[in-house]
Amino acid sequence: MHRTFMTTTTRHQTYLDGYWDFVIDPNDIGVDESWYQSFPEHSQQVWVPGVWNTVRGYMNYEGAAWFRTRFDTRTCSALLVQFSAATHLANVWMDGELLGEHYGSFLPFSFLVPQPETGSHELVVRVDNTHDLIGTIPSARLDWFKYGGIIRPVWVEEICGSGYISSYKLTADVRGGRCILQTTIELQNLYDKTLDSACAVLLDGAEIHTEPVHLNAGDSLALKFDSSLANCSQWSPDHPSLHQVELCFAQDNLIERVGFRHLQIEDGAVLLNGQPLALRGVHRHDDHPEWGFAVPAPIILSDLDLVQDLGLNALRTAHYPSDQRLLDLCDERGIMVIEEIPLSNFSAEQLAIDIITDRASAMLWAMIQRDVNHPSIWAWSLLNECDTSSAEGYSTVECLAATAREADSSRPITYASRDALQDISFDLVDFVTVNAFFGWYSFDFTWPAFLDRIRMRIGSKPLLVGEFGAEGLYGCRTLEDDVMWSEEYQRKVVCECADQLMARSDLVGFYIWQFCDSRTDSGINALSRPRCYNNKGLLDEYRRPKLVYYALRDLLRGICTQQPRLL
Ligand code: ADA
Repeated sequence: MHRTFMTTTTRHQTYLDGYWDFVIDPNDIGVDESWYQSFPEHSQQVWVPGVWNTVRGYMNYEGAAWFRTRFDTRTCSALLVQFSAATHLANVWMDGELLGEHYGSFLPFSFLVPQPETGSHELVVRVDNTHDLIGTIPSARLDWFKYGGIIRPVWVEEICGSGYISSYKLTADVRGGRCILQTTIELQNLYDKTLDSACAVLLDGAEIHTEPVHLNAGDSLALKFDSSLANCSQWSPDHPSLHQVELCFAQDNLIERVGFRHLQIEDGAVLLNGQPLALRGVHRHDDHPEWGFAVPAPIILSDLDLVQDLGLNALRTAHYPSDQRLLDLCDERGIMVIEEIPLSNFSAEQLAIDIITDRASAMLWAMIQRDVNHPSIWAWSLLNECDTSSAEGYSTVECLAATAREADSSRPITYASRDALQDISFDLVDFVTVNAFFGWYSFDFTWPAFLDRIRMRIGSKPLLVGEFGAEGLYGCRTLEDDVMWSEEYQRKVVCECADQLMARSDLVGFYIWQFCDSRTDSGINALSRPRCYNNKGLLDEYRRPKLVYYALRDLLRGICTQQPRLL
């Protein structure tokens, strides 16, 4: 399953999780040699969803690789071949015919095959995870690992009627005490004759909207309407009440969940249902030593158990759109999420390249289309730690802010700044997010003074601390707490910073860097990243808690640990 709930009762879904044939293509000859028609015999098997960089022989492989599987279909009017994500360029063939191409590591894509033959089919996918410094997002300069593979579920859906729902967007809001559901839905006639049917929307099983639809042969239609609802429970972190929405058209249906809540900015605060947010959050990479980006559903679940055990109430999906099942679970648990696209650490020169802005804008649009329905997402982040002190950075933020606002006007937007005292782009976003690593990259604990200086620059704009933390190597224990890389030192830094930040009343909250240790490249960062890991996790990569875990948990829960004051 690609979500935590059933997404249709009319389409027959076949998930293609399993062993696929796999072969790397370091010289990129596969297309010329038509591997999509005759797959190489010297292939081996790998598990999909997965990454090849956890398979012996391919730990550091970057380039093209090919995957093949087979599946059966029954008689149907159309087939949708659905991918949740592949890193980062994918070319897809079915039965030797090209279905299409998709660029972008962490977002879904699909292909419609009208009236497929009944019986067995072959699916071949070429995935290329080559990163560079001029055109790819993410770029080659990264503090996370460039895993390659088909990283999230793949499935096929048989559509059996004469029309289908090709896309939808649901915005659930609360206005004037009433819950408002705004539906945008696109309908498609699959046949070469006129289609007369109805489009209906059901909320928790009760019809809230219906209208007749007339489509000429092969035509499509977009509808947009608001439904105003009385007596609906609202969504909040304490009461994460979700409602099921069923969209129906011409024997096709799709199921989604929404939560009604209202976000607004007032007097320097971000208000959710009229209450100021006080976020205590953490970043989490989709990463595991055995699975890379393809973290399996049970581990996603237990990660969130740990986040909540810590007493945290918020998550930042560093630095890319996360697995949708994680977002579903956050909706269910009331964990407040900030989501961003993988435009991280780009210099002014890189931001000036047209393809970067075009690709970033397309990714932002696609991320919002995918995730706009999640009540747990309270803000969109346009980028992370790019050079937003430059004119090029300013133009990029301007362009991305326009894209985000057009895609969704119901949530505030921000970006994470690494250089808040020089940044020139804050006026373009709704609230300011600053990252700083006092106690790690600089050795003075000056959060209060630093925040005061930022406050002078941004006036009453809401302010969020986007990142802070320190490295602690799991098992590296010392007698004193001033030895860098030790668990004791990490505990001291993280707890002292959290303490200072919790004492501020003018913050939307903070996100600690990071939930667990995550793999990094053996290239650029290797010398500052022992084991080729970013070791700032509160837990190590196998989710074993470090000393900081327990101390932070006590701090967040207001438990006095009898420890001497650390600083
Ligand atoms: C930055 C960046 C993170 C991570 C962190 C660190 O803030 O956004 O991805 O690299 O620094 O550990 O230095």
